[in-house]
This record gives sequence, C-alpha cells and structure tokens, in this order.
Amino acid sequence: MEINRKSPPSVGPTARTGESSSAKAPKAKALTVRDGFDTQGARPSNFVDRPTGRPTPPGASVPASAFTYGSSNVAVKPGATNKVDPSKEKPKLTGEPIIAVIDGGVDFKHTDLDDAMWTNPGEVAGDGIDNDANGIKDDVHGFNVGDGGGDPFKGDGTDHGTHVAGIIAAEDNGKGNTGIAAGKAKVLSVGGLYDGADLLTNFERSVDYLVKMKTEHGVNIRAANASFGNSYRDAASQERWTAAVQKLADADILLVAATANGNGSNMNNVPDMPANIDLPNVITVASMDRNNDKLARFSSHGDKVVDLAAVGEDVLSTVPGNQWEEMSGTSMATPTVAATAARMFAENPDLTAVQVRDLLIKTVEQDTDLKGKVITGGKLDINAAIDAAKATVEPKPQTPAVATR
Ligand SMILES: [Ca+2]
Ligand SMILES: [Ca+2]
Ligand SMILES: [Ca+2]
Ligand SMILES: [Ca+2]
Repeated sequence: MEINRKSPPSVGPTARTGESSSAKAPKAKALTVRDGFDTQGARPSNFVDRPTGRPTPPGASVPASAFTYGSSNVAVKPGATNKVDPSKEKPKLTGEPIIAVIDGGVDFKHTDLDDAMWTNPGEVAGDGIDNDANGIKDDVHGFNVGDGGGDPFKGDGTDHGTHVAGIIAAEDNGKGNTGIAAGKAKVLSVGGLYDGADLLTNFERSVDYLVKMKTEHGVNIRAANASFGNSYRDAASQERWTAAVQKLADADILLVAATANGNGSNMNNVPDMPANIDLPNVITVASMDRNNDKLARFSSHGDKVVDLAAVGEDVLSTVPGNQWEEMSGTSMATPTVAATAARMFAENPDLTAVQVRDLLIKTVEQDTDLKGKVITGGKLDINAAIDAAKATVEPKPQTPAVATR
C-alpha cells in the first residue's frame, strides 16, 4: 500500500521522529514550533530535532517545590560515589520489567496501552494526595516532568511519546500494532519532557524520579528510552548530562538513546547528548530502513558512538485517541531496542543493564551497509538477543531423586 506522507512534523524539535504518515488520517496534532525555538534545523524532510537551544518560556518554569526529590535533595552529593547506602535495606524488585519512556506523555487510556502501563501500587488515583510520599501527587502511571504533576499525558509531544510506548508494549489484541514486549513489560511514562524547563533540566529531574522510584520504592525499572537528544557544546552541560546518566548506571538502569536524524551525518566527535555519552549503561541506536536492509536515509551514524541500528521507518504504533499511525525516525528505532532489552530482563531478571547491553551488541546481525557506520557493523537481532538472555539463566539445581523403591 502506498503510504501518503504528510508534511507537517508531528513531534517536538528535540524529538527524534522525522515524519509521520498514516493511512487512517489521524487528527492533526502537530506541535507548533514555539517562540524561542531555532527552526533552522527544519529540513525539507521534516527532521527538526536539531534546535540550537530551547530557552525556558517565560512564566513556564516549574516551582522548585515540585521537585522535592530533585538533585538538591538526593542522598548522594555530587562528586561522591552514587552508590546506594548499603546500610539501607533495598526494596526487592519483582514483577515485570518496567521501561520508562521519557518523552512527551503517553496516552495511558489508549485501548492498546491501558493494560500495558505501570501502575504505582503506592498511589491512590485522583485524591490529590501524594500517598507514597515520593514528592508527586497522584503519579499513577508515571509523572509529568514539565509541570511536576502526576499526569504524564499533558503537554507537547504526546503523539510522539504514545507512539514510542506502543512500539514497546502495545497489546497483542488483534487491533493496531503489537509491541515487541507486549505482555512482558510495562511502560512508565515520564511525560512533559518538552514543557516547563529545558531538555537537560527535565532529563535530570526525570532521572531523579526514576532512580528514587527504583531504589526507594522498589519499582522494577530496568531501562529508560531516550528518543530525543541535542548537541551540547559547553563542558558544564556535558558534565550535567553525564552525571545524570551515571545516576541511571548506579541504579542499574539501561539508557537506550537515539542517534540524530541528520540525514546521513556522522556523529563521531559530536557532543550529542545523551546519545554519545560513553558509559557502559548507554546503548545508542541508528535507524534501518523499512526493509531492515540499509541505514535509513534520515538516520545519522558514527562508528565511534553509535552501537547498532534497528528498523525505524514507517513503523505503525499507537497515537492518542485510540488511533494508530506510521512514523519514521531514530525515535522509532530506539524503543525497538528498549523493548528487546525488556524481553531479555523478563527472561533473566538477574541480568544487569550492562550485561543486557553487551548481549544486544554481541548478537547483532552483521550488515554490509553498516560497516564503518556503527560500532558493531550490525543491526538488532531481536530473537538472537532474547535467546542469549535465556541462555544465561542458570539451570535450577536438580532436586535429589527420591528413592522410589
Ligand atoms: Ca487494552
Ligand atoms: Ca506520589
Ligand atoms: Ca494520590
Ligand atoms: Ca494491539
């Protein structure tokens, strides 16, 4: 079927989607490029993920009190080792692996996602009370980093965030699409990424929430999907990005990051955050074309910084209002890897983020088109990665045979 490409971008400037297309004519929810944006990054192909910066809109800053769990209050001081205090009893992590989607918020009422969302067991919905005392009222399915509230499904980029979530976990129900980790993982939505404050500040606050929920509330967060990014040339910002990703590492959370949609640009030696952060819990993803045959024309690459590629072109997934839509971009390739990681954690919950990253890398399928473009020279092999995770499971010790005589 010929897909009619729509020209208006449907995502925010720092999101890593290029274009959306739909045979179902979804309602136009294109984001407006707001005051303060540099639109020079807009290209004819509608890749608009390269703004030079995004100042906080006047009056839109989030009160510091909304982030009482924030970096100023975390137990670990900057520069100190970020290890969790061993004297504190760590909550036991159980249940399905949870993938955090840091993005525009997810439509958690979508019929294809409503059973795929993480639900905060410590929170009572809609009572205006922060029942679990984590600093956020009514954060039932995640929270909104843009306004500090408990409703992630607000603000810019909700079509993008909802699409990303569906690639991971849309239900296997005969409708729309089926997420790669359908029924095996839950999605926690950190919405509002493009609201309130700048991308870096919002990312730091997102990380603080996730780390707190995992280390203090026992929420089984295993990976965070980062279908966003930007170039940060100043050392201070680079240090902040790296410190935030280190906090994820210390909480054993994998960060799956999208490379840029730079139409073939080489990202080696580009201070692109968080994609190019060199930490062992970061895996960076480029996009293959729809046939999984070549690097997609819109994708950037870099054989020093991009680990692997995965299909990110014409991907059908959920968008708000019980709709489905095809979108393209490294934003769509990235959750494919995050979902595969979720499947691996489901196979063996004892695997660490670093181990899962290593297995994802070791099991890529080599592709001649990726030689010299990504570190591994390969593309995601979902089944091989899951099988490799399965193979790490220790066989259960045989119970001694009971004498039957
Ligand atoms: Ca459902
Ligand atoms: Ca709460
Ligand atoms: Ca509540
Ligand atoms: Ca479905």
